Amino acid sequence: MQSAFSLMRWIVTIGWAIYPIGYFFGYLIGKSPADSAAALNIIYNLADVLNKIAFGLIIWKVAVTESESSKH
Ligand SMILES: *C/C=C(C)/C=C/C=C(C)/C=C/C1=C(C)CCCC1(C)C
Repeated sequence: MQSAFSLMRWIVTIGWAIYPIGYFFGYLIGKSPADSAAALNIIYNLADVLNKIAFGLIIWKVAVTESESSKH
């Protein structure tokens, strides 16, 4: 359990760090404001997918671990 929670903390920390980093890079990558907005959209969508899948997986893992340990 402890490791699942520390893993979750890491996923949240790294997953969320993508947003400000992506924000910064979006402006570096884009040659025009429209380009930056497009780059930011892609980065945010990727970060969203990563965060949601990683979070869903870890919750699923905790649920499975919990139900397994309470079986016997
Ligand atoms: C599933 C969606 C999640 C976890 C969204 C998290 C969003 C953020 C942590 C957004 C952070 C931002 C900054 C830290 C600065 C630049 C603007 C934002 C809103 C992208």
